[in-house]
Amino acid sequence: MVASPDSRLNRRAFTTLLLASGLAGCATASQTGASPSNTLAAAPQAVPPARPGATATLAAAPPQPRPAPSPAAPEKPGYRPLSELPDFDTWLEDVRQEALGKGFSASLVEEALGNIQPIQRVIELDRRQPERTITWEKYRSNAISQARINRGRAHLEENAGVLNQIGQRFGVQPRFIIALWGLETDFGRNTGGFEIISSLATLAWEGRRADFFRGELFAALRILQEEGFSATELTGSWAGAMGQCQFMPSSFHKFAYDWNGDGHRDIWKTRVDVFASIANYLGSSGWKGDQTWGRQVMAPAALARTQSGLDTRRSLEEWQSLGVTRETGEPLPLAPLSASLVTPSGPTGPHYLVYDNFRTTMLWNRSTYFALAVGTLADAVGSV
Ligand SMILES: [Ca+2]
Repeated sequence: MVASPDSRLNRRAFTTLLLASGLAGCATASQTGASPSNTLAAAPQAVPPARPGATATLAAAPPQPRPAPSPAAPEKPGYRPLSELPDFDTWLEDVRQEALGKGFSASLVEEALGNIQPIQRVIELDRRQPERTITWEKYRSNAISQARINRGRAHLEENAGVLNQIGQRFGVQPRFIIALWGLETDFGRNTGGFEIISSLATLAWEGRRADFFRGELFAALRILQEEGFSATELTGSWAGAMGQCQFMPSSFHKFAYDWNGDGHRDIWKTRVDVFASIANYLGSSGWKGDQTWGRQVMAPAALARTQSGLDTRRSLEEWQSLGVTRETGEPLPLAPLSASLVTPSGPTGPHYLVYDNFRTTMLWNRSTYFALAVGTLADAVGSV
């Protein structure tokens, strides 16, 4: 839902109230669209993640609703105390001047940045401590419910024609498009209700990664300029991930796709644009449309103890010679694939062999859990 005026505070009272409230949560925010982590690793990537949460690690929380943090919870280290932040109005004026200097029109700058205020809930979510590590089994059961599988199957069937066309165009099997759509926003049902311009401005003002979010803020202004959306139409998660596929603004510019040809890359309300944008991301990132992602297997615990991890790659034939079988105990398919053994719950299992497309999924979201969930949900949804 869109952050209501009530969730925004008078600027002058903002810091004082925030401190006095102990970072008490906004009662209205639904966080399914929020990224599971707001911490980007330092390693450079050839392909930008769809969102900051793309760098989540095994310890990251899953992309589903979570309870509000305790008001008493300590903040993550590395943040400037709110009382030491620059005055928001002064900071915003500097951003406006930079935007004008970059060539954005005065009317666009006024519309987008003329009257925004920091969002308390965004600061609270940004500064909360990471949650406890969740097990893969718990993550999987949350992310891949039978209801979600059923909805995915229905969407795959209902949109089969256009999904096949999009899949052919970008070299991505439709079941993976559906799985990413389902995991990111529950098939478009929960895209986050924050106004992106205000969220990004808040994070660029107060956050630990101010430069990154300032860049994303200007990328969002470019979306307004180039696509003709109004500032209030750009909605998404508290951390800036937008629309039904949760693209950050920089990813939008690289991968959003106007499939229906109406002149707008509409990842908010045009389903075929969402499908094509997801497929374009994967296809542009090295997806191999003639391969799958991997499979659950059985492996000796002793092998898993020493050979698991994405750094170790072997042919399926080699893995088989080391004692790895299909989940059923049958021999592995002897396709010419390079595979790694992934053990999200440790060496005793469950075990997965993952292929190149799994690595591509991790460019979208650098979380092993997420990538395993994409593959598992895709296989549960369909075989096409
Ligand atoms: Ca369109």
